Amino acid sequence: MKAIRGIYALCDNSLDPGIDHLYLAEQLLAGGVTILQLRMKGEKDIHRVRETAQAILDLKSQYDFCFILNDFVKLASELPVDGVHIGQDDGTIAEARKVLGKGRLIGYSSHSPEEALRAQEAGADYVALGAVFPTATKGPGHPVQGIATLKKVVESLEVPVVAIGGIHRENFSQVVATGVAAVAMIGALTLAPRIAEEARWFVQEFHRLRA
Ligand code: TZP
Ligand code: MG
Repeated sequence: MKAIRGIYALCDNSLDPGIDHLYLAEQLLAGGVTILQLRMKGEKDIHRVRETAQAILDLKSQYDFCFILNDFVKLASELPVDGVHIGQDDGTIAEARKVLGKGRLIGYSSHSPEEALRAQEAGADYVALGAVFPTATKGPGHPVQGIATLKKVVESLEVPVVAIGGIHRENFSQVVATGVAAVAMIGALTLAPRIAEEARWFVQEFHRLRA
């Protein structure tokens, strides 16, 4: 399994519901992304989530990537996904660990340094902190952390920290400079006219900035 390092692409079509999740996954992987999260927010039909996750898992015959399922902890335990990503509305990390066992990753979405630390203490394998910048994806009321807070969290946690929220080409280098393990994006990738090429730009830029 690929480590939580580099570009963490969210396979999420909420900004453009016309895009198919599997198509998104294929484009993102073709662009060299090595961490993919399937995020089907609000999907009521669990069979659709299962089928989509399974179809993405089949891409492992072509690509080496870490595959994380958002929200659906029980379904994650039934599929050979690499881990699950949860937040404050999804039950506790301890509950998820009971369902999933030790061998798989549990990622947690945090919205403050305190919450990030609590998630690490509760056993999260990586912690996302967001939104780093204002983001249309989460709406105007979503708390914004800023670069200085992100850096503080990166320095104080032992587990990998994933930056998320409002990250795009223009602010990417500032985010990478904080020392984050990975950079998560939705809009910057899924709204790009050529998704695979855009993903490739971020993958290469991450390596260049860290070289
Ligand atoms: N969690 C915090 S901000 C965010 C999530 C899921 C949305 C990220 O989307 P974008 O389009 O990259 O700002
Ligand atoms: Mg959730």
